[in-house]
Amino acid sequence: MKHQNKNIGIAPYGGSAGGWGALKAVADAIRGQMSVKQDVIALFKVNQPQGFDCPGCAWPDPQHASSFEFCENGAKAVSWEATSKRTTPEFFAAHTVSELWQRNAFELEGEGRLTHPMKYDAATDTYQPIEWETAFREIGEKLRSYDDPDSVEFYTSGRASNEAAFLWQLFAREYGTNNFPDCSNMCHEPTSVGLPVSIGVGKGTVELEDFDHCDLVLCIGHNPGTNHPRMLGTLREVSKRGATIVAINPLRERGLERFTSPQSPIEMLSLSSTELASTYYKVRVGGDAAMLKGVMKVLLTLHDKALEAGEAPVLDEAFIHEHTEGFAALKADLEATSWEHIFKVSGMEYEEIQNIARLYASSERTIICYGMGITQHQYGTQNVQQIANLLLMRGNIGKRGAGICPLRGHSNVQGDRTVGITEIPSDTLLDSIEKVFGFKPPRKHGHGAVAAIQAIRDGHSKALLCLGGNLAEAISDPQVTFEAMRKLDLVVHMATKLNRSHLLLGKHNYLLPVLGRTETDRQASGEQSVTVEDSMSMVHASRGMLKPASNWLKSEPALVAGLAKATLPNSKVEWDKMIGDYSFIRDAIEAVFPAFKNFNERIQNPGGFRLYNAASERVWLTPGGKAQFMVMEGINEDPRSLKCHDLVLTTLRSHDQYNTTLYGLNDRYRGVTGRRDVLFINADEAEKRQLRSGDKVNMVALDPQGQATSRRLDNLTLVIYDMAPGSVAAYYPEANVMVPLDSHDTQSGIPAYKSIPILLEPCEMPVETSGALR
Ligand SMILES: Nc1nc2c(c(=O)[nH]1)N[C@H]1C(S)=C(S)[C@@H](COP(=O)(O)OP(=O)(O)OC[C@H]3O[C@@H](n4cnc5c(=O)[nH]c(N)nc54)[C@H](O)[C@@H]3O)O[C@H]1N2
Ligand SMILES: Nc1nc2c(c(=O)[nH]1)N[C@H]1C(S)=C(S)[C@@H](COP(=O)(O)OP(=O)(O)OC[C@H]3O[C@@H](n4cnc5c(=O)[nH]c(N)nc54)[C@H](O)[C@@H]3O)O[C@H]1N2
Ligand SMILES: [Mo]
Repeated sequence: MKHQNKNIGIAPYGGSAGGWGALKAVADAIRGQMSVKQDVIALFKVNQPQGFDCPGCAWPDPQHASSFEFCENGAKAVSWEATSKRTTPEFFAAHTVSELWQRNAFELEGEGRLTHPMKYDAATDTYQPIEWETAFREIGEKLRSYDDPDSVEFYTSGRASNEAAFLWQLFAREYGTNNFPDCSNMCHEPTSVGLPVSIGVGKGTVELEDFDHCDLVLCIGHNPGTNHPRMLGTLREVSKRGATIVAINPLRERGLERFTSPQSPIEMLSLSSTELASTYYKVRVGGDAAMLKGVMKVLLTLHDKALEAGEAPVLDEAFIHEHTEGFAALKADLEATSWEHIFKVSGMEYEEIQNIARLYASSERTIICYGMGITQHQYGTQNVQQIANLLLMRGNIGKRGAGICPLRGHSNVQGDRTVGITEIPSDTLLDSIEKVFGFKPPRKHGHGAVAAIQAIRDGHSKALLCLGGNLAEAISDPQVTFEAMRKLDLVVHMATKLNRSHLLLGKHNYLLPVLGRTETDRQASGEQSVTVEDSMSMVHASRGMLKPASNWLKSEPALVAGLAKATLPNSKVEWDKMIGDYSFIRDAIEAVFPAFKNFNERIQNPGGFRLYNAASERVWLTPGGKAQFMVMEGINEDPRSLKCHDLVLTTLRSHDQYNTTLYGLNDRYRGVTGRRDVLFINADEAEKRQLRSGDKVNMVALDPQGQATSRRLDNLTLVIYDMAPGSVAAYYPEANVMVPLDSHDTQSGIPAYKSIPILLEPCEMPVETSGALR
């Protein structure tokens, strides 16, 4: 990477999360990207009742917010979008695509906002401007020319609003396919697939207010200091109230330990901070199911002991009896799981597991939060279900101050699912679309993200249309994915900024610029709002107020409608009417999804409204009408990791990135400055291999038999880090070369980005003492 500063700093970070460091980072980001006048307006209105929803993350806003909720990474996301830099037709004319390919992600997006619709011209190897109408007509003609609608893939990024996503799925389904690869397939798909079976809804059950009532919060596999910074404010309140926070994560993450609130003048001035997680447990990468089964096993013992001693039961027997099924099978499974196996896979000791169980047993109201550390595994779906099991054992679902809290990624990834972006639509959804719009949507299930890439690779899919995102770089296995993309006949990207996916050219390529969420969206009836749904099922309006980056931008809904009209001349959908006034889109959403009753009216409410969540009410929408304890066979996260006797790699976000977008090269809380080519490892593992901080290593991925493969990442600099044994960590997306396309959860299809058995080279340690299985 040519942007590396060789005088890098790798030094432990001593401060708390948030605080002055956060403010300085924001100031730097803004100075670099925005004009002063705009930044004040923009930041002040983020997550305000009348403003736009922050594109940073899906953590909800307090209902009573009187001043804007300030967060470093939200501010970065906004300034990145509201930049004054532009990627113009002149820029494209001056740089061939081959030349741009040589640039890194930071440099590509750093050119600023896309301004004009562009089409690739092979003769000059450049993108050239094209009129919108011409682009629509040509794309429409192409799409009509394919015999099989299932040879087209419609990708959705979780940034898309409900309105854009609803029109997108309508267009694709009227065209004739359920091929909806979407960023949720790489993110919380195990939640969407696992929880409906367990508790009847594929979403979290808590509301923000529940954090005011809980006694215990378990944070498993997520890094809020970086990825959901506004959550730190909530955790700070939880901690100040005297409730307990326990973090379970292979890496010690500063954001889970201590936080200085930029909203608190006292903490800012006194340089003090609030302790967050009182206890921190380092689980081995991929060891969560083992840890969870261990905790449940201790719980059974505590329960028996309590009964013997005539004390209050530890399990909520009444709840289990009245509301659940499958407890006996779970119990049998836990009893059959050996402690030895649990220690091996979790990397944790009995006392640690027992401590978690004791805290849990003594808490009346527990919330479990989790993120990508749980989902992005070969057994991601089962991991999620083990969390649900643990909560159900003590009746912690559908109770004030308790519940399951998946931390969603993109600010509207949950909403996109709600309004129909799914490759596995239910009959109810399809019947409803048919009834409301009068066309027959296809019944055959479509492709998720991995399946879409496989279909493209195998020549079954010919066209890829991406509503946002950087699919090629975000998905696993760039070696396979990049080659596959180059076989496409038609590639259409709708984006705000240039990224690598746009440079992977098929035969016909279009790059179409869209309005960002911060910008004014004016249509026939005037300025429009869109809506989003946060991690806690709250739906609210978002209205941009900045001047659009160029006069040629289209809103995502308008762009989708333009494509649909050009592709489907006999469409049954009134596209113009809906684009003229987005409240008609919301009427249509309400007509298809009854949960959106009085949609337009309810978003007038500043905080919006909460979608009905059956599990929160202890109504179980499962086939048996009860919550279901789910048995996971074994605990072995990945058969390879047991055979290989070496290390398991997890891939992470740095503090200076938004997915594949790089804002900078620092990872402040982990003490890394100016570079990303690092590998985090714990001191013992390094010592065993006679390696020291700063040493260079090569990393080689192992196959299911534990044999070295050709997948490798060379020349990484070791960073000794306080983390679990048997585990190493590197940054995403650089480390995606290590993840084979077919390494994914069998149930949800999510790539196993966070459990990649590897070995280090040169590694002269004899296999039996390598210590990977401690
Ligand atoms: N600033 C910023 N905000 C973001 C994003 C961003 O890139 N930048 N991305 C957005 C999106 S789309 C998403 S999905 C979320 C992601 O938010 P997170 O879920 O926080 O994402 P990650 O950084 O991938 O990893 C989370 C944590 O999982 C831990 N972990 C890794 N492997 C394991 C494991 O095997 N077990 C356990 N228990 N933990 C493990 C890591 O140490 C890390 O602390 O954030 C959203 N918000
Ligand atoms: N190894 C590894 N791989 C991972 C992960 C991991 O933890 N480890 N995480 C996975 C996860 S959780 C996710 S969600 C994916 C996401 O990964 P990405 O696809 O990278 O995520 P995005 O942030 O959606 O995409 C960034 C692009 O979106 C475009 N964009 C930004 N704003 C807008 C907008 O308002 N409209 C439109 N149309 N475009 C816009 C810009 O052009 C920008 O280049 O990566 C996944 N890949
Ligand atoms: Mo995500």
